[in-house]
Amino acid sequence: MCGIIGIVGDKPVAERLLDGLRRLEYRGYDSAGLAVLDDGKAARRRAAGKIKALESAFEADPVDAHIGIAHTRWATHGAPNETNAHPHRAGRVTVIHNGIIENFRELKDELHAKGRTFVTQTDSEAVAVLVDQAMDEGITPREAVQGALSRLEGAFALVFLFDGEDDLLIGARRGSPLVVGLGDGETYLGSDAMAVGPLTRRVIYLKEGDWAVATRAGATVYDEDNQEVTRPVALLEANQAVAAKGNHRHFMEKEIYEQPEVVARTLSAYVNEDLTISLRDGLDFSQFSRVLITACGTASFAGEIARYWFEQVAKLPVEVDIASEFRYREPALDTGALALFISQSGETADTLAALRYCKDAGLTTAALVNVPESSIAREADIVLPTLAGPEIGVASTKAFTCQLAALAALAVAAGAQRGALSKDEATAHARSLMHAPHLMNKALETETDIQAMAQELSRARDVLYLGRGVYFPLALEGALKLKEISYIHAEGYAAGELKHGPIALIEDGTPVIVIAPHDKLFDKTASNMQEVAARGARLVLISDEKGLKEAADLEPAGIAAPEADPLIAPIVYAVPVQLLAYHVAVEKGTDVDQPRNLAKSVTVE
Ligand code: HGA
Repeated sequence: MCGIIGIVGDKPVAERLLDGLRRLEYRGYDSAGLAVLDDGKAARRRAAGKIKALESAFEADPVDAHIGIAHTRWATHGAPNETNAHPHRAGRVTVIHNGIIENFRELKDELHAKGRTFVTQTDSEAVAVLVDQAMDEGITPREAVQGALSRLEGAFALVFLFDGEDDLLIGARRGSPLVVGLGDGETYLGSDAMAVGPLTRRVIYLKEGDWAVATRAGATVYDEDNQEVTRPVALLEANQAVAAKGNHRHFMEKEIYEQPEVVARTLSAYVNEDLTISLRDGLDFSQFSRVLITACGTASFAGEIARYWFEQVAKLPVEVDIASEFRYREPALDTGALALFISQSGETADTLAALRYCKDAGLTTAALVNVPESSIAREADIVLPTLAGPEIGVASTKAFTCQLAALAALAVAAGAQRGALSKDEATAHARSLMHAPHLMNKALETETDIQAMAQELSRARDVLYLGRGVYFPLALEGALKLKEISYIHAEGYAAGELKHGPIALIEDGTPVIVIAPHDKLFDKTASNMQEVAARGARLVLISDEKGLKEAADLEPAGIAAPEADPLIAPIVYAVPVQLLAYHVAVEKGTDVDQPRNLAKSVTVE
């Protein structure tokens, strides 16, 4: 969601701030803005829409300095227009904010009573006014921020710039991440490592409740009790610093193609050379009566697929929950359960809240995350990595298949630990897991056929996705992917559920995408294909050669995925499912990497 970058340095910052915002575009946003100190006074340039609009505003009225802050906004409070775009300014204080200030109405009322006025509909403006009001009462910027932080409820990452202070930025975080970058005679603040990556490789990941005073000489960090603390300085990997599309048209396409490599990398974190599986932090599934998986969006579908694996391979009961429901449902929890949270960014607000709920209830918590320094990783008892690398396309692809690969490895390890699998069976499963990247490579070869059918599909108003077993959650993921990037209405259903309602949607030519390898459930799904074909559906069948041959009489548009062992087949089949959504979106000409209204990591609830 919102992106943040701030620079206090010894060289002009405006171009570098704009560059930083471009790197943060992937997070999703609907307006952007920057402020620099011009003759000791903050000068702002802001625009609704894409960064290009901000660039135009900036070019029409250029301004520069050695200190400044910039922001991409994904609106939560107030329309995404120029007035509501950050930075917000009150008196001498200029601020950018990621998150939601939950008590903003109360703060505004209080500040109104003191004669202060507001010009935006945002919650964030209250922070600027609160700090400026405190400074009016005769205290320093640092004291004013410290006091204001104790008044704020909700989630935030904040960066403040002050009129007349050309060697001072103050950053603070609670609930939303913020990093400090340490440069040579310069210091940076950013919402993630991507923001500061090309400027420096030395970063401090601020901890929950920390705030930091940044000057050209470096940063002083304070914890939530306002005690000065020393936080470790991490060295960014070179590939964390830059993200480029290479020869691909979109990051999404590049990330789909990276999957064989990153899935192999992720598997290597779990599967040893002798095909045994090692789990981190002493994770032992024989100690747990069940697994509670909690996640949002695509990650929750990875969890749904894993449910089949854990139950079938490890005979371990699993419940899967959507984090936003789980956290407020007051679920009755069994302390013998392992609570497993899945999140690409590790910052998903609802998933983090669900983790805290489980921790408070005394459960052991594990986090499957792509960002090891993230809040969810830091707060969980056990951290299980996916090694997908930075995912820039808003619609998740490689993070999803890496989650699946890791979850499959966990299920096999659980099967071995719980005695549900013999040593030989566990080894055979591990061997087929290691074969998944090769088959994913083969699955990429479906692209030409998929491209050929994309034009027709792009004209559809509604699309149904059907699957049974693990292919049911994969159908849900396929429908989500299509909705996200092509804006075509799509629904995923369990094929057996069709007759209980959704079959009423079928009209002449309605595309029905069936995901069904030739496995033990194929015949059942084939009957469902007959049912929709008889009602005029346009069938697209993603299957292997055998499945396509058997369904030939229905004349589906066929997508031939490679034959795969049932354990890994959903990982392999994810590839054509993603390619289909991708090519339909390209055909429609939508903004594939940054679809409207969507944000990459959902850091607000
Ligand atoms: N609440 C602020 C910031 C929104 C945000 O963090 N989005 O990710 C606003 O609406 O401007």
